[in-house]
Amino acid sequence: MASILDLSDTPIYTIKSVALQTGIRPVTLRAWERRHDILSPFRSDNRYRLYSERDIALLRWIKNRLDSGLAISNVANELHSMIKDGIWPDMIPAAPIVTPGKVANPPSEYSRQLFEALIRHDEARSGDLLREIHSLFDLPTTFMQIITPVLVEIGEAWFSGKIRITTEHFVSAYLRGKLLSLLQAYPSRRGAPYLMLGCAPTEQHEIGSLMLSVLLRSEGYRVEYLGADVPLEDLTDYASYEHPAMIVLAASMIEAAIELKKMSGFIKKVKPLPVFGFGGAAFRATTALKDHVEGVYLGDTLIEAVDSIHMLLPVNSRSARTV
Ligand code: B12
Repeated sequence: MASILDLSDTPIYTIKSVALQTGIRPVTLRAWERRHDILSPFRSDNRYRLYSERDIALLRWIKNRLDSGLAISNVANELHSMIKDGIWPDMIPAAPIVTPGKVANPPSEYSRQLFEALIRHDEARSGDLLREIHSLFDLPTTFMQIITPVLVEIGEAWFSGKIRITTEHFVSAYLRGKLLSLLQAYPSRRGAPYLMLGCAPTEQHEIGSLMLSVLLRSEGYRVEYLGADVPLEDLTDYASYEHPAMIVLAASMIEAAIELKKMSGFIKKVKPLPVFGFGGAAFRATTALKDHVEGVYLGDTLIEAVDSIHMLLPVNSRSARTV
């Protein structure tokens, strides 16, 4: 049998493509990477994971070991010691490819179709598209490559007068509703790090922090989503009873980002002191604003925010319990 080392290590495959080729779900791939140090995929400029032919072959080998009854921790140890000794596993032939009934379009095509359906106020078509998208793509791809571009396009169409304000309100209300249902579909876990997420005072743009809440719940965190325009004094008073490990607030508008300067005065009254994280479009547009807010800037994108939160508050799924 040929060795896995003979295969190309050029990073070209997205996590979704790897999932389709190996049958291992994206969430599992990310968990193995974090917990068992299995593969360190290359990160593209926009921080997406990219895998090589060799990575895919290694994953097939791992899956084969798991199918034979071994635990993932044992397989990871076995692989690490083999590679340390310069021994690469043999290639496992790929399972026969099941040809799907329909060839999937790239995320950009779904984004375009969803935009078209939404500006026609066509709920039935939008719902069908979202169901299809959910079955084909993982949450980060859906949020970053499909829903966010739809919203950016809506903003541009509204700004240039191509769509009416009513249509923009319809689209954001529709997507907000779908995201809230998705959030509620994930279990809230006791025993997992507890986060409160919402928007800075005066901030009405809540879809970014809602998507971040869904991503964090899907990764096993206990997340309470507080919505738009959260008053800091009341929030920190509530937090002093509930003891979250972290409070995360987002700001898209500069005025809202400036409001976050006041957070340092309020949060110090909360015992034990939670971590305060912040982010959002205002800090991307005016980077100097970050220096005026006392707390942890979580990154420019939702994926960076999830990664930062993992570093600050590692989640141990085994200690987490569904409520
Ligand atoms: C929907 C929408 C609204 C809705 C919001 C409804 C709701 N429930 O959320 C409503 C109607 C309320 C609204 C109001 C306004 N809006 Co508006 N709105 C939008 C629109 C179309 C989509 C916003 C959105 O959800 N984007 C999707 C998110 C995911 O994108 P994002 O914020 O860029 O997210 C990225 C990062 O910021 C980061 N991120 C996001 N959230 C978080 C959170 C954390 C913690 C971290 C770390 C990272 C992070 O991750 C993403 C990338 O991965 C945008 C267009 C656009 N370009 O976004 C305009 C837009 C933001 N709005 C705009 C304006 C001008 C307004 C109003 C002033 C209009 C008015 N005259 O009343 C008000 C202001 C209200 C307020 N004070 O907050 C402008 C802002 C321009 C600017 N920066 O000054 C935009 C860009 C439209 C435009 N093209 O001009 N809006």
